[in-house]
Amino acid sequence: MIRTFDEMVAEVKKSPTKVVAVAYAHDPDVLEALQTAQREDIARGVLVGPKAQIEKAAASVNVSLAPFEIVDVADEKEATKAAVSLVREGRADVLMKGLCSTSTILGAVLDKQAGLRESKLLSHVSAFQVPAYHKLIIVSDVAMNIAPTLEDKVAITENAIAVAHRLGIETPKVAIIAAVEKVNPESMPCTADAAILTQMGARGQIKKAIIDGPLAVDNAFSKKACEVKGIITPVGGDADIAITPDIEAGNVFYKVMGYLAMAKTAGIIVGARKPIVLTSRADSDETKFLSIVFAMKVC
Ligand code: COD
Repeated sequence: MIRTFDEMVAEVKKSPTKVVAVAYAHDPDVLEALQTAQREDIARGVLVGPKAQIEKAAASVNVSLAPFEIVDVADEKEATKAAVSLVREGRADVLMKGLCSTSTILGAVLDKQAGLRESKLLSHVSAFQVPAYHKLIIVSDVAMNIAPTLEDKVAITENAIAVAHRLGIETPKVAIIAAVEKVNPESMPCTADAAILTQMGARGQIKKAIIDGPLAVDNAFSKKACEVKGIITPVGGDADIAITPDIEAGNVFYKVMGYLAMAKTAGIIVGARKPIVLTSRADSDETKFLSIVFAMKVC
């Protein structure tokens, strides 16, 4: 079982090098992250975008373009479509967002004819490493599904469980997050969804995981908090996965972990034909590199 990003990097290095297609690639941070991935023998990059601007961006951060393939496409939408096609045709294993907007890349990925959709819901899965916790924390969905229905939450949970399995966590413990532990369908409907997801786990409708909720964040990650509150839970204090009630809660969690808890962070979209690295422009090089590694591990 992978407990840290160092272990994840070590595992990925044992596998054959994979190809990342970058959409609208003239992003200095992305180029730096890819250079690190290339040096570590983790990934090979195909850079799709305006060649002159890719060269300028690379020069600005001292990245040599010699090991990269460049596909010269000037327009943002066309470059994004071309990067998606590389993945669709099996010429790349992972898609990565460069300087194109989130809506451009998600639109191209969701395109029914030319995109990367399969029958499943696509969802964003992040992973965090903090000194305060004894293993990686997987959280979903902090960036794609805005206000998931119960049905969406089932798919989000299943996608996150599949990611945990890829990290070697045989039976992940899943906390369905809310603000409280008591089911309160009228005032806090997400607590009712949490209770249903828990029951679906108990009855084997959602498989290969132990699910419990509603749990507040303190109970999900602290045994002491569970003891103090008298909560008997097979997940509390040892959660591998936290499912947030909506994008607002998830995104706040993501940003607090990165900016205030100084977590090491990675984020990808899963549920498509191949994983998609979708970091935000403000994310660090390290986050971009670890997100590439995370994508490699799950693909
Ligand atoms: N998985 C699979 N198919 C999907 C998904 C999904 N998660 N979301 C939409 N679709 C399909 C729908 O079934 C439909 O066929 C088509 O895509 C269009 O659906 P819409 O009209 O609901 O989709 P959009 O284009 O309005 O929105 C989809 C987005 C993913 C762009 C939207 O949900 C979004 O903006 N999410 C938040 C992205 C964001 O801002 N993240 C940044 C936070 S840092």
